[in-house]
Amino acid sequence: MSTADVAVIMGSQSDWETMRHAAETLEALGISHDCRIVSAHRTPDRMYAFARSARADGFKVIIAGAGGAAHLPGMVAALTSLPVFGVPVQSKALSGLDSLYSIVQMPAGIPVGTLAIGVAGATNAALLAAAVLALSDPALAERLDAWRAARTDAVAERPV
Ligand code: RP5
Repeated sequence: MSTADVAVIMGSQSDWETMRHAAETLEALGISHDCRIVSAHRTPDRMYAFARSARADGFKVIIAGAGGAAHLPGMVAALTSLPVFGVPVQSKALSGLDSLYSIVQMPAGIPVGTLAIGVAGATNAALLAAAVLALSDPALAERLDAWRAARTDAVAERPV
């Protein structure tokens, strides 16, 4: 049993440099999360066990990042009905287009909410997770509004 609302999973240690932005955004919003390396092709048994028990373990949203032949978000989505947000990690060979295409084109019936390639996607996955959780958490909704207002306030009227 986990005490975290959001699972942040990734296919490799090398994905952490991207996925830590999801974790940091969740942290900034005061959302409990648990970060794990779960590879669809290197640790398939770990992936299966994680996804099958994710709901019973108390997770409400899963953020899954992977690069290259990025089957992790789709495979996890096939194994749980929790919302899954996929983050295409920027790959060296194809700059993340391979990751994006691997994640975004799920056949009808098994959804993965696919974000932008890289850091923007990881950050926005956390914000989407926050928006989902805020539907039933008024205090979090206020924190999310404040987070967004701070970004608005940070935009100068004119360039310097
Ligand atoms: C994928 O292969 C991972 O998600 C990672 O983005 C990519 C490369 O993994 P490493 O070779 O760096 O472990 O499974």
